[in-house]
Amino acid sequence: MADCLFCKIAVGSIPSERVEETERVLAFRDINPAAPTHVLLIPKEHVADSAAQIRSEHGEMLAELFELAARIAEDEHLADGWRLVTNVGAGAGQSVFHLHMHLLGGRPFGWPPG
Ligand code: DGP
Repeated sequence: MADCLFCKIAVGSIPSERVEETERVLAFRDINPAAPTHVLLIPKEHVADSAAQIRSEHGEMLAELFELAARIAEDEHLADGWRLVTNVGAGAGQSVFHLHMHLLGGRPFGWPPG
């Protein structure tokens, strides 16, 4: 999408600190980290604005995304635990409307979240 921040990060026209990528998924560090490890995982293609638009056709990309998240968690030594979060809608804190997941780790997390 022409005016989408994460589409621009995906193609490299806006720089980011890339962590890893696969055919369909890019992982890069959040500019405003909420934990010692805070990595964003996005589909390179703008397949959905948020998780509310996920359809079964996105299954393979999502499997790739989860697999990559687990690999990064291992690489970042998050054996104590890590969290994957996706915000849907402004009321839940979503500010970028390109499907993404936050991989958070390196500190304790409470439950339920605040
Ligand atoms: P959300 O609030 O769930 O839509 O998450 C969007 C995240 O994107 C937020 O934690 C901050 C991050 N972010 C916003 N702009 C940039 C940017 O230009 N570069 C990077 N690396 N992260 C960004």
